[in-house]
Amino acid sequence: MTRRSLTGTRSRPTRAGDGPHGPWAGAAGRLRELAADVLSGLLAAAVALGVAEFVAGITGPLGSPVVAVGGAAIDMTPIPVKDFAIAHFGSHDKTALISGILVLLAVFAAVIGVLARRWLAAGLAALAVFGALGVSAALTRPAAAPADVLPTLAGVAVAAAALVILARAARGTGAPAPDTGVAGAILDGPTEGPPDKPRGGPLDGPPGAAGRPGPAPGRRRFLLAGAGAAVAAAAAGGIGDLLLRRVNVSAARARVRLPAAATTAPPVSSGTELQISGLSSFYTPNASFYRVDTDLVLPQVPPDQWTLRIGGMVGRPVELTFADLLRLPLTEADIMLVCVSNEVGGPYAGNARWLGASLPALLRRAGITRGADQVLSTSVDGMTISTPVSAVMDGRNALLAVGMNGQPLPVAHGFPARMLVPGLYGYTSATKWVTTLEVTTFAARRAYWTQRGYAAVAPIRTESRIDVPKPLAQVKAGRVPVAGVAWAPHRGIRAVQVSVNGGPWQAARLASADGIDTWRQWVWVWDATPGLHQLQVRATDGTGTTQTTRRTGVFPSGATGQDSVVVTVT
Ligand SMILES: Nc1nc2c(c(=O)[nH]1)N[C@H]1C(S)=C(S)[C@@H](COP(=O)(O)O)O[C@H]1N2
Ligand SMILES: [Mo]
Repeated sequence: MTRRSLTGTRSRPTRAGDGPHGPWAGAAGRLRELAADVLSGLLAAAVALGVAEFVAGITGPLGSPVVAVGGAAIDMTPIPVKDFAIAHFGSHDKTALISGILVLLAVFAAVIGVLARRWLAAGLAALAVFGALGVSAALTRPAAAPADVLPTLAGVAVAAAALVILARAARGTGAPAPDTGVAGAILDGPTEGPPDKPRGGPLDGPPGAAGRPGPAPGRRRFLLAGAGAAVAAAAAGGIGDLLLRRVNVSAARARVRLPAAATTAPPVSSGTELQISGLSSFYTPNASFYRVDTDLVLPQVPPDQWTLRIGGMVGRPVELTFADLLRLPLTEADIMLVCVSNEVGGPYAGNARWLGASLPALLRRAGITRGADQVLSTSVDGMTISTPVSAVMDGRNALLAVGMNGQPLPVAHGFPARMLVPGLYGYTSATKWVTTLEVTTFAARRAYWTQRGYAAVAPIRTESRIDVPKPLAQVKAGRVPVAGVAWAPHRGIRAVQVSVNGGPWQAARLASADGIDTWRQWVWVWDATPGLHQLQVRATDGTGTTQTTRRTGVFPSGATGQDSVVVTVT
């Protein structure tokens, strides 16, 4: 058979208005042909994802190419982009990332589809590049197993077959394929006529003619192949989803019975909760507690397989099972958690009652070697978090927590066990799904976010937030409660003040304090007069330091500045 030259890709005019070539001739025909090519690419991609999902259902969710590529993207995302994503998409940043990946994938799939019918070898090569991307992403994930390359490999192999079948079916529609390349030539096989002649086959009727009703036979063959690909993709993906649902620890979590605390938290006075509508509750319910982590798929850690190892610069390495952990004397404590990515006035802060084993007691059992100044904790997801030894050991309620607001830890918040150290931003203290504690030095080891430029030691900044009225709210003139929360974990809040339109600072009323590791509600009753007004808030912490007006971004050690809202009074 003849091997057409590359330039043949440009010899398309032979086909312009070429009625004899059948159903897709003319300008509308070329458009349809393009649509068929794009559809071929999209279907091949769908088949790839469906088959990959199916195989991931067997080998585990981390091998799913979208998850692996997404995870790699998260790790490689420059800090400003990540901060933008957290600030603008919030907890939807992962949905935004996945959507972005799928859109990019769709665009490339369309290009591959267009390429494949003209030059199959190039289309297949582009597909291989995609496979290589997926495989290397899967291999470089910190928690990856070798089997995590299988979903991508299987997906790409099946997509290649789909692409060949669809490209052939599309060519069979009668539209000429100017160049199918070597692979195309081989795949054409000696028994088939040149692609630019209508082919005889079981599915082909006579060549389509103008005025003939119903889809032309070539087109029918393409539509059949396409529908087959779509069904295969959906079926494989659906079964994969079902298989993946087995990887779930919610039943094991429901069976956990938390023991009573050996050290209970002091009773909380009724004055801790101001009961103002719109004000953040003193305890943040688990279901609405903010979530920040790098995981596209939540780690599912069966408690009976979980262990904690304490090693590194210690006298006696310690290993602990979940049952061992529950037998330790547990402490109950109210501690708030804040993310360094929280903008002034932002939502990434919450307060809960935790139950956990004493972290300093565990470290004392292991015996910290002189000179060690860092506890580097590692999670099953590969996250590393470094915490100063001094903060863990100075007597604050540093916990290896198992309970949150009276429940076993929710899976999203670190089930079965996580670290908590009051007063430090989450990325330096709050390791979820924690499995190892390595006692080391700051000189020797750097943790995940520190490698990306964030501060190695990061105390939570003193902050205050206006919860009500909401920004741009309309309120009635008269007595309007202005209320919110203020925090300076492990230093405590001494005062909160409000200013209207830049006027004098007025003292807000503080709710009762529940220790120094939680936030504190505050309220100031405003005698509001009609017009547009700006309300601003600032807090003074237990050391006497007042929030600065100077605005800085969240990188590298947390935002500074004061929260304000503009409201209309009518
Ligand atoms: N394993 C793991 N632990 C983690 C993280 C993570 O990405 N992976 N993120 C940290 C960050 S940045 C914060 S702010 C807190 C958030 O805890 P939460 O999701 O329970 O609110 O978890 C910390 N612990
Ligand atoms: Mo964070």
